[in-house]
Amino acid sequence: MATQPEVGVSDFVLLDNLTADTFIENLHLRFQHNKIYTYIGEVLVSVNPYRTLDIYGAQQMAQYRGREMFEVPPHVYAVADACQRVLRQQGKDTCVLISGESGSGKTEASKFIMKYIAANTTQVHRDYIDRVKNVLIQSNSILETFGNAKTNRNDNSSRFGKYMDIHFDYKGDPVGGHISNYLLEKSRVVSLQPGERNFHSFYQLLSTNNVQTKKYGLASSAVYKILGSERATAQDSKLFSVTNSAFNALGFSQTVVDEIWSIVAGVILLGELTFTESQDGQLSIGGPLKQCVSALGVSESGLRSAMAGRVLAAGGDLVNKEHSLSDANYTRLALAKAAYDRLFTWIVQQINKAIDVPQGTYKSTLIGVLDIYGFEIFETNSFEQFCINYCNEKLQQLFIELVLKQEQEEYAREGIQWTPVKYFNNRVICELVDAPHQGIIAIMDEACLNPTKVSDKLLLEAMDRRLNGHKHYTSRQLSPTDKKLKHGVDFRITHYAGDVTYAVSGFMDKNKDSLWQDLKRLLHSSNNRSLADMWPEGATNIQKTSKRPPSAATLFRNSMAALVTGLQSKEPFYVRCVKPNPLQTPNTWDDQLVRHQVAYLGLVENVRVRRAGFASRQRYDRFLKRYKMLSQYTWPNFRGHSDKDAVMVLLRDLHVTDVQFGHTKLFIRSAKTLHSLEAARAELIPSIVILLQKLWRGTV
Ligand code: AD9
Ligand code: MG
Repeated sequence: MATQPEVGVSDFVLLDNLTADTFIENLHLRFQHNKIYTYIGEVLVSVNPYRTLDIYGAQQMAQYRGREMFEVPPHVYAVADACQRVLRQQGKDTCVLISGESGSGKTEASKFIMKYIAANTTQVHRDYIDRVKNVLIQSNSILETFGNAKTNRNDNSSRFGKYMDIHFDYKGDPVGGHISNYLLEKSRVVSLQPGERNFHSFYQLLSTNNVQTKKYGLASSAVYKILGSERATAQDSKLFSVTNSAFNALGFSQTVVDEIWSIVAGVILLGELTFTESQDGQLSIGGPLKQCVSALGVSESGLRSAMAGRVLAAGGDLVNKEHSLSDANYTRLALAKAAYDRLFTWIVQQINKAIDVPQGTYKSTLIGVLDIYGFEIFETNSFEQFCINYCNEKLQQLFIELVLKQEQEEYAREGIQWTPVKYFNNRVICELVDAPHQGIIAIMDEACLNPTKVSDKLLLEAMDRRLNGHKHYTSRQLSPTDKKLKHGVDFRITHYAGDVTYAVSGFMDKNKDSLWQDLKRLLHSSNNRSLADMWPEGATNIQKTSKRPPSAATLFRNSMAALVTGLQSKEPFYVRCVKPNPLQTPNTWDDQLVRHQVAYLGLVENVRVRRAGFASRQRYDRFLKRYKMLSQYTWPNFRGHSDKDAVMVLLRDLHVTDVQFGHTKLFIRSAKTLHSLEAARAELIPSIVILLQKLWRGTV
């Protein structure tokens, strides 16, 4: 395998003259030859081929088993194998951080990693391991059904963040796992961009035959508002079966599965309800009310009164506040979003119950796989993009810290001298968002806690006052001549990946994320046992629930902090995904689009950091195996003491001097040296192959 003709360079550290242009040229050249993977040291850069490549089969898996990354062509399997090797040989937890923009191939990469890990197990306890592997893989189908949707950027876009820990026993076999989900884009339930679809689950449910859908109060031929302009397809129908068999494989009972689909139907039907107001201000509800209450398992009077008004606790008294027409509509949509969002999280919890390793059963090690939404810059960016982009800042920060930390630790361990490289540290942007008292989240929370209603516009004014002069923040008010800030309600953050203008409208509401207590009680009262179970707080007495729950942004910040702490304790591997074109088609290369991603993923900087230290580091035994043919003193065998001695003799013979000898590894400073070693090796291989063939035939 290693002797296949190389296209461009398979590791960017080998590039002769490193610029953004040469980087992209190499990436493009390889892409044209279906070489979608290239390394930067141990970081894997992956370009979405938008076509099925024959590189993921059992045969390819076998080729990567137990091999060092540089010995075989770059592949996502090599990353998975390296993870598993660190885990098995050093007993260390590892993680794979997959980043890149929407449609760049993160979720596919995470699936290939899981597939490789699941296949690479020992033979003992096969049945049990097979069950765990099956469960881990099947859980993806369910998550995608409920958490993915077709967007303008990706037909199967993950609209939530996912972090999955896979637990291994002492032999290195998977014994269970745990999934954490982050911030589902629940606004999608009630509003869609033109050309986009709602979550796949809605279409899947409606793709079944009428007998099935009727059970949930739906008609498969009917047109429901929640679906936007799209309809269920034959593919949805196929996937509906896949989802149901995945539920089955994970041990969900048929009753629970029915209850889940019933909630989905209830959300669809909530989308159909309408309100009218009579002259005397009485609200009446139109649309499929009966089917809706039946799907949700709640009483008709309960739903009616939850829509018509809400009960407030004011100074120890309970006051009934009647809803206006717009309040009622707002409540209806809030209910639909909250019910779906909670359903998603609950499903994840149930999956976790099926795959959790019972505490104390094993002293297990972990491989974590993080597949999280990429950086988003849309025409209009809202609270969701604000959270998603903050998440990417945090991960970039982690990347910077870990890459530096890892390099430094390795040099210290090996007794090597080096000078640190300087590059942009995005900590300042993370702090702009999350600093206590000073950051945007703190300012938003303060505004949300204000007893008088603070509008989005007032929030923006508060941000302008407090953040005036910050290098990464501006707004229309602070930069009146800036043409990109079109509206008075725009503010802009200069992210590490570029400028993003956010429209502040909706921020207050989405951050408060409050749901009237009446709605929680209503859902808790459902005779759909699963739905009632999802809303335990609906059981609390209204007068005891005056304490405001943490805001959406604060919850998100806390979950990011916990995620980062968990990742910091693991040995990280990185997959940086690149999207070649916005059309989702093979063979098309959009230079501008790629250039932008290469810039914001900091890939060229990454190569620089890698090279500023040492372009390459390799264990002596591996280095010797690969290059010993280049010297008469080491070929076919060296008669000295150690591999380190042999490498010293070999390099002296070749007049290679820009290296340092660590305790267990050789550090090569310049990429050129590695390049010429590789070239010399490639030149010798054909004659060596002939020589070996002759030896085998006994003709020498
Ligand atoms: V998003 O942020 O969730 O919107 P991802 O996850 O980065 O996005 P995804 O993995 O879903 O992108 O890839 C998008 C599509 O590209 C997939 O549905 C496949 O059709 C296609 N794809 C991605 N990677 C590969 C691959 N290695 N081989 C073939 C691929 N097709
Ligand atoms: Mg995805």
